[in-house]
Amino acid sequence: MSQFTLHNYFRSSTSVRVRAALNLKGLAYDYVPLSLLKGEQASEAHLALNPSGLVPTLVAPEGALPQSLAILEWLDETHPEPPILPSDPWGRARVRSLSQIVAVDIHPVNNLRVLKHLENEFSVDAAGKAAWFRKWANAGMQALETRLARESETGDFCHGDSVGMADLCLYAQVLNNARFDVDMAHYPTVMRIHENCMAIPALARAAPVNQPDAI
Ligand SMILES: N[C@@H](CCC(=O)N[C@@H](CS)C(=O)NCC(=O)O)C(=O)O
Repeated sequence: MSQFTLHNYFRSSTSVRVRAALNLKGLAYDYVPLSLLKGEQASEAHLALNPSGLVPTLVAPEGALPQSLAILEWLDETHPEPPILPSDPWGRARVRSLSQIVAVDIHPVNNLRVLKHLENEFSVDAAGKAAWFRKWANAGMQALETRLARESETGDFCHGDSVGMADLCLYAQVLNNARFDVDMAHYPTVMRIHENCMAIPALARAAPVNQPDAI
């Protein structure tokens, strides 16, 4: 049994972020799959750990910790090698700012529960939901592309030449975008960084296709 248990779902991009950080830092974890399709994220057992009824939830010796960005920052503070946040305040702010384009601007409005609400309450069909997803994914990707292309701190990855928190958010979102046919040809810098991420074994291993509950 590992010191960490991750309650998560193979296809969840927020889960991808955390799996990638655990892998990067060489931290073993037990994998508890919760099927979002079956609504298992909102089971009584999971709500006891995470009242939001969302994945991922990391269970550590200290307790249960929901919210992927908080998990990433806590892992970085408690297991600093290799770091996923820069050592200087400006660098950390920049990485958080890039991460939040994905985690705050894109992801929440395209979450499964939002898409289901559009369908159930407003009769939006599959094509309409995909168009909704692309609208907000493109808005965020455009901002990310513009910043990454023009800011001098960008290197092989979002911030310099080593992989960090913003890259984990970026590559997980790009994997998600593929499911909704977002045209990534408009975002060459994002795609260059995505490819660099996928070349890192710890990140490739965290991808949906490599998880035990992948269908
Ligand atoms: N802000 C949360 C969001 C978590 C989240 O929304 N996870 C999605 C999967 S990527 C989920 O559980 N969705 C289930 C639903 O929408 O019902 C985080 O970063 O951990």
